[in-house]
Amino acid sequence: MKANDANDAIISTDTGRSNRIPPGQVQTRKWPILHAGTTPDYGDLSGWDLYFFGAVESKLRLTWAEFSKLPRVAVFADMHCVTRWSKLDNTWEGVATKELLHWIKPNANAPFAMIHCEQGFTTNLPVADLFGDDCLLATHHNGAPLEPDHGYPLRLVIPKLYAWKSAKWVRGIEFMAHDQPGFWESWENGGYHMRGDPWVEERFRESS
Ligand SMILES: Nc1nc2c(c(=O)[nH]1)N[C@H]1C(S)=C(S)[C@@H](COP(=O)(O)O)O[C@H]1N2
Ligand SMILES: [Mo]
Repeated sequence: MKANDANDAIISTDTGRSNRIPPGQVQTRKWPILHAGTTPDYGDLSGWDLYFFGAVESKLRLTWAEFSKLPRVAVFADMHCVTRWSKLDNTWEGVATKELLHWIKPNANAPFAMIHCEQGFTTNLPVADLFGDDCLLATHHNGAPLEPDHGYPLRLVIPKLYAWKSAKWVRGIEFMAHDQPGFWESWENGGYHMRGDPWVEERFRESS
C-alpha cells in the first residue's frame, strides 16, 4: 500500500481557520507519544481483524486483506491533546470512516459509538462525530506507515475532537443506544469529557 494510493484531493476542514491553536493549547514541533499501557507488538497481520458490532443491522468483521482493499483518502489536519499540546500540519492517509457506511448500517436509535483497541483501551464518541467528513481510520502519517507507538497498523483520527478520541491500535467499533464512558472518560482515569471539542475546551465531564 503506497502513500500515493490515496485520492489526489486532500480533505481538510479545521485548517482553514485563521487561528489554528485552540484556547489553552501550545504548539509542539515534535510528535509526543501518549497512551496508557504498552505498545502492542504486531507480527504479521493474518490474525488481525476489525469488528463492527452492537446496534448495527448486521455485524461485520474485516480482515487486514479486506480492509486494505477499501478506497483510500488523505486528510490534512491538526491534532490537539487535552494535556495542552497541539501538533499542526498532519497528513493522514487511510480509509474514511464514512466509507464504512457502505458496509455497515448503524441503527438510527444508536447515536453513540465505543472504539475498542488492543489491551482493552476504549473511547466513546457521538456517531455524528465518528462519521465526520475529515475522519478516517489511518494507516499512514506524513507519507510513512504509522510507527508502532503512533498506532500501527491502524488508528482512528477525529481531527475535530481532542486527540484521546483518536484511538490507536483500533480493533472494534461498537454502536450504542446510550452513551458510556471509555477509558479516559471514566472517573477512575480522569473523567475526561464524553465529547471533547477543543475549541470550547470540553476537557472534563461535569461532576454531577
Ligand atoms: N489505544 C490508545 N489510543 C490512544 C491513547 C491510549 O491511551 N490508548 N491515548 C490517546 C491520547 S490521550 C492522545 S493525545 C493520542 C496521542 O497520539 P500519539 O501518541 O500518536 O501522539 O492518542 C490517543 N489514542
Ligand atoms: Mo491526549
